[in-house]
Amino acid sequence: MKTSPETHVPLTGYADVPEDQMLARALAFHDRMARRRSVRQFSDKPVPREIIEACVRTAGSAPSGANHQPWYFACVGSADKKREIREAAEVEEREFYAGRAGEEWLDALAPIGTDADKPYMETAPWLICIFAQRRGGLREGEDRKNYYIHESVGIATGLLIAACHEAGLATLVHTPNPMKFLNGICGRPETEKPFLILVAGHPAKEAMVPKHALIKKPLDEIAGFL
Ligand code: IYR
Repeated sequence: MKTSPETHVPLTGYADVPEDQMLARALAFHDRMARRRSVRQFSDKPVPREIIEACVRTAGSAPSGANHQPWYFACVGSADKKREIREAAEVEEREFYAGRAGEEWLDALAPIGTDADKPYMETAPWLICIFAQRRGGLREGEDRKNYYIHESVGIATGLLIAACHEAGLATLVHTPNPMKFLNGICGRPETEKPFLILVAGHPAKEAMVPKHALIKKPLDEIAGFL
């Protein structure tokens, strides 16, 4: 590893957390994160833009290939644009549920109870449309190849979901397929690929979650220690 005062600065920001506190913090974070649910019934209660901005800043702090940060978050709060996105998404969803998905996929979704109607895309105050950039680079105006694009944007999206949850916002990952229509609605160049839509807002008072979603695989099924 090559470092020099021209290109590197000392690492800061890591307090030396005592081990018992490390465990307590890890457990407390798990306790909060494990309460997250995908929500499909939202309240129309507004969420101030500053809260979304703070969550997107957290997403933007994610690690990425060559630090090119190959993402763009189009935060849609306008009622007209949300309606456009809902309508275009529902066109795709109707085909999906009418057969394009295939039997096995529809079978997997049955316990969740989803269908082609997506009213929450208009009810929720924010639709965060996430785009992946094939090219870009770090500095504005650059046109360099980006690397590990899906990994990077996936990690950033994970941080965004965690940040929203920590702020007290409910979210839903939504992926109409195809979703090229998002480029036009969000005014993004054709070289960007829509990654997913994160619906964010307050949950509706009467919101329900599928029992199916409460089943989490135990640690020994998802991890091994070698
Ligand atoms: N995009 C559809 C279908 C869907 C697919 C998966 I995989 C899910 O986990 C949930 C839904 C929809 O939003 O209904």
